[in-house]
Amino acid sequence: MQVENWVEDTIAAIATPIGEGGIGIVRVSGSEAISTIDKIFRSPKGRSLEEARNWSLSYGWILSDSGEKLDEVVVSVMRAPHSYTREDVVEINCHSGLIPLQNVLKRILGLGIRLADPGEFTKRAFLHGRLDLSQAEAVMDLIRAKTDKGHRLALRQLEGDLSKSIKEMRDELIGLLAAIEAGIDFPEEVGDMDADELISACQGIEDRLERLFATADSGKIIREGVDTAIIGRPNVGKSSLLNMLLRENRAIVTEIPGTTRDVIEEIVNIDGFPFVIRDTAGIRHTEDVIEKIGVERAMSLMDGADLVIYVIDGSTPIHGDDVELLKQLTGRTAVIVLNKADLGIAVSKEECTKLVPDTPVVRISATEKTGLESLEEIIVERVTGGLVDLSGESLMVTRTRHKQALKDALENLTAAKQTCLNGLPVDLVAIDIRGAAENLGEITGDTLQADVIDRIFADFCLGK
Ligand SMILES: Nc1nc2c(ncn2[C@@H]2O[C@H](COP(=O)(O)OP(=O)(O)OP(=O)(O)O)[C@@H](O)[C@H]2O)c(=O)[nH]1
Ligand SMILES: [Mg+2]
Repeated sequence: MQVENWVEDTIAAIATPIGEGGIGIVRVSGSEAISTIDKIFRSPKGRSLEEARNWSLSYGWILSDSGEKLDEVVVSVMRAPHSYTREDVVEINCHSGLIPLQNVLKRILGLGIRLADPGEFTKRAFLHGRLDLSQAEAVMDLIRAKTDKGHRLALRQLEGDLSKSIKEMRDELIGLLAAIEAGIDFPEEVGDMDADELISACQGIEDRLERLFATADSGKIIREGVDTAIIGRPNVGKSSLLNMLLRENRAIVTEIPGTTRDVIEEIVNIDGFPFVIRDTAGIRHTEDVIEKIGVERAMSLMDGADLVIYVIDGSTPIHGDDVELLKQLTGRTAVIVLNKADLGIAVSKEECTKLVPDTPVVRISATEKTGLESLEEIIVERVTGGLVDLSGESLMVTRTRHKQALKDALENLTAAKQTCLNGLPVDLVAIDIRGAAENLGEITGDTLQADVIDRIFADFCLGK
């Protein structure tokens, strides 16, 4: 997908978050970047940016069209191809505040430079071949990483670990295709490829793909977090539990049942894994319209969650509603929490296990903060049990898009082997192998449609 002689207009955007801060950066990229900024930049000694050394900093001022000083700045000049986008790039370090940054940006846009689309700088880096698509995606994952594990995984993807492995397998497939086609084109000289040889070559790649595919669920957890819903009857201590996991008083806790009405969402880092935890309204039959909506939301959150933490007040005998709701946990990834242990024990773990077998039960006291460690341990074990190496050290796929491409490639390889086994002509095998190679190319962006690529970059933030 690299484009030769790819000429584009010059773009600009504020590359740092808007707000008060030390430095805010306006980034400009394209063939007109240096000459345009040179028109509005004045250094104390009147030095031109066109003469500035590559990768150097110049101190001075950005001037308005009437020559007024807009901001005091330090400007860096990075000439093509040694820049983020591989185009000429100028970065203007301004005072970070809404007005200086916007004034400088407006001044630049007034000179015929276009405002960049979200992700357009990285898209140019991709189109110029500096990054492949999975590396460009890693840029976004780096920015959005919620834990160290996620950050490490994104860094490795940015370095090209995933791309390298995908490219190796794709090259092997293309090699196979070439051999098949040579046999078709020159039957006398080359001859058809041996079916057994073809099958074993496909099998070898299939095995590697399978191993990578098996990491997708773990990778997704590390990148996106575990969708967790805290569910239970009113007043059992759901919000208290959220606060305990967060180690701060985020959710309102009162002795009045029905306190939480809207869903509260927070990210908690437990043992390096991000959990997106939602505290919900207590579930009960109610005539209160607002509370009813809250209860409905809680029920639907339970359906969409990767993990349900079901909280029961363990200090009073189990309620009929709990018996009903507990049964709904069957088949889900869940943990049952018996809260208020400090007030006494009226519900046994066995009672719960009888209702939902295979679901761990933990006793805690949210007010006394006891049982937190074993709860966290069980939560992590429940979510990661059965998954492959989650240390973030081994190669992993983290995006649904990549997972789908691997799945498609695997299907094509299985079909290729079957075609061989059925003794069908090798040109039919070639169709499946070509399909698999294309599927793998989608991950690196070698074989993707332009509109799909546009959609991927549209998810980026402005200025990146
Ligand atoms: N003694 C004791 N009280 C607790 C414990 N956990 C929560 N409580 C109390 O129980 C009451 C309800 O707690 P919340 O955390 O608001 O309960 P909730 O499940 O979020 O309630 P709703 O939002 O109304 O559904 C408050 O008065 C808490 O202080 C506990 O472990 N021990
Ligand atoms: Mg609550």
